[in-house]
Amino acid sequence: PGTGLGEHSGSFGDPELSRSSLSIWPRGNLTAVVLGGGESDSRRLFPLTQYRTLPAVPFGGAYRIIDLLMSNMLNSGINKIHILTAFNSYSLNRHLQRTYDMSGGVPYGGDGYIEVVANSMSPDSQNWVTGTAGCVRQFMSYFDSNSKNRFIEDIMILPGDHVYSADYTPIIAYHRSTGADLTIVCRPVSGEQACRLGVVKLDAQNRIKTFSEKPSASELPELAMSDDEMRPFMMPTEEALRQQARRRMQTTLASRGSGPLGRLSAGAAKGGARMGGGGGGRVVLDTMTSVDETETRPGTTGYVGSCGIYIFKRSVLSEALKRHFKMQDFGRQIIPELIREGVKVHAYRLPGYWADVGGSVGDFYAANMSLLSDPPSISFNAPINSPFFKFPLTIPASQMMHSRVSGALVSAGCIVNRSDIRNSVIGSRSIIGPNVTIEDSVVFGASHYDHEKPLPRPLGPTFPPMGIGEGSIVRNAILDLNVRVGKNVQLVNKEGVYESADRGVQGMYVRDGIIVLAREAVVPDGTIM
Ligand code: ADQ
Repeated sequence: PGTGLGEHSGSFGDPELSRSSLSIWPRGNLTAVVLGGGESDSRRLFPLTQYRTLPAVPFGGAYRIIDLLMSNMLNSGINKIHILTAFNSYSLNRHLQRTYDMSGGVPYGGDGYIEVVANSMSPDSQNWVTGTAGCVRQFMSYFDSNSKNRFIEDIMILPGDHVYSADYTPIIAYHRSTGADLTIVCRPVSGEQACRLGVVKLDAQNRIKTFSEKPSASELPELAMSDDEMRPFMMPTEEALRQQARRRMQTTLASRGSGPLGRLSAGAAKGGARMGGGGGGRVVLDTMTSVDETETRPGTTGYVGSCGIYIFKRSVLSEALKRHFKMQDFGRQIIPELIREGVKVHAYRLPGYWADVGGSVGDFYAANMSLLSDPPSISFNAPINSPFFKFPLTIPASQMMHSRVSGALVSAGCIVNRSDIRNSVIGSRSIIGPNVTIEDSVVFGASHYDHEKPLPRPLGPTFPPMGIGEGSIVRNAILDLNVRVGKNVQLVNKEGVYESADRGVQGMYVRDGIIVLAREAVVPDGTIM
């Protein structure tokens, strides 16, 4: 059976906890649909996604990427979660089964559940390979046909390949207070980032006027927004909600033919100036993506990029997917079409750190490195009432013997002997040393110790034990699970290769200038790369 929601949360069979949990699931009439991985990420993130879909890839030493999203949803009181899978879903399925209570019911306030839904053809969708909208269409066909779902008012769609920590409560509140048919979670982004995202243009009420999926550089000038145009979007959420309320009051008063409209507008303007760093000051956007931190100055222009997180009114989504039954993608097809049709689409600004790690190995690496900055991009030391959930391991504390470790995240169960670890993320059960140097690297660790599952020694010059052997140097690398790096190996990208196929040793690649060892790779003694 499932182990509850990870080790921070105690036992979910506990009746006291179950009773109290009834009050923490306020989103009973909203269903979350997680896009669990399409075919394209498995190519972009190869070899990390050779055997698993991207949300199941380890992240931050102790987690899988999906754990961050699961934690965001559960901590925001979302208790109905569907995870749509299409490719390589075995590992994701297994991780979810072992980490979360998939039996549903009591632990999730009675009517809640977590379900993995595999891609399957349906009467409304006869395609096997689908895009983002295509897989949601297949899901909706099943969802709409089930009468137990008739109370659901909103469907929240979330890509499973993003890393960030967020409370969805204000986003849902904003969506409901604006009466939008669709709310798209967005962020201010640089021009370079804009070309990799859906880009929106907004009016003063943060209603989306246009949506362009991954525009080319020549299309960007059309999509730029000035500081003044950007101001309402940059307003803190609470202020935006207050303004919405004021606006509604204005409309009501205006329709009654009375009311101090001037005074109310002045109040709104004051709020706007406050967020802008004192009106004339520098506007520093609190955004940071996998690429960099974005700043704009007065007089310059910026872009608003979509995070691919959508809250739809359920009826609007169902009807749109039926009406546009040939369209397979939200960003390229459905959303621009809905805006053209006049559907009410609003933008909500997601503050803090956010990274889409599905673009490339480089993005994934950068997101891991950002955890090591001071302060870290995401702090896993979350309060006890909103923890990051993970698979509860029963392994001991890490042993550090005569070693130097600085700027590193080191998980449980590691043995580090006479070694030097700098600026690196080290996953569970990593066996390192002696005299190993690891720098600017991400080491996933191992799923078991060698002695737990001894392998017959294959014929060959060397078959190193699991981990990183004596005298080796690892720099700017990602080492997937269960790799065997022999003695005196140098993984340092000596020739400065940017991209390579398999480098002679089975499972050794270079992607975006980063050495990547595939899962179970074996690197013989003395290999230099
Ligand atoms: P992309 O991330 O490029 O842009 P895409 O990779 O097609 O969009 O898919 C988004 C997510 O859906 C990914 O996690 C992908 O794995 C998943 N997915 C795709 N097809 C799937 C399927 N059949 N089954 C399950 N999951 C599937 C999107 C938007 C942009 C937005 C960026 C933000 O289109 O507008 O700016 O996300 O990152």
